Amino acid sequence: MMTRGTTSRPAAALGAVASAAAILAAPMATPQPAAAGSSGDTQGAKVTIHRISTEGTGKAVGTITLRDSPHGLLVIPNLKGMGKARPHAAHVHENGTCAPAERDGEMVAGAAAGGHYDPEGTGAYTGPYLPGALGDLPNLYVEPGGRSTIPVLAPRLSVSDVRGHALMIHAMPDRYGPRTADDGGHGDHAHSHGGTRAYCGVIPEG
Ligand SMILES: [Cu+2]
Repeated sequence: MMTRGTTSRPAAALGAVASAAAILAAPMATPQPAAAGSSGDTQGAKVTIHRISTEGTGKAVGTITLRDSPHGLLVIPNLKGMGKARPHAAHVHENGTCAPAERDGEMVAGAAAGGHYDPEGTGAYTGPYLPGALGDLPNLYVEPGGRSTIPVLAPRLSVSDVRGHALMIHAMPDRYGPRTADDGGHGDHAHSHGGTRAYCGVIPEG
């Protein structure tokens, strides 16, 4: 008799866990409009990412899918051949091109993409969670084996904000620190913001 009372309790607890899981899973199943003031872009955008160099655009390393969520822009990488395990700076850059350009008399990979997407002209590169350039994304983590598949969230952006701009991945992590005087506008000296521009794709227009 006593066992009946005690066994029903774990069963009820399991039921509660299952329904909590169902509630948590529900918002993930259907694309939701972005909280960030857009009308929502249920299609999302798929960006083919290429290796880039001073010579131009090289071979593709995979794709990054961008999708609106109730909490902002989801950045979902599916990349391989990215070298050793480490974080890499990722930003939305102003211009929709991954081409090299000349800077101070030297060709620089990806320089035609311009600086970080910063529609309000803040000039602050403080990362995804502080006021400043909207193009500052969380670092993308390359796993051992050279794959990158872990989604990150950019809370202040939506898919419609970033269409037509470049999605840039740098060789080094972004430390979101203040720039030094010799950064030269996000060139190779801008190590606190990821250093060399290494991979890039243009985010397609709707
Ligand atoms: Cu960048």
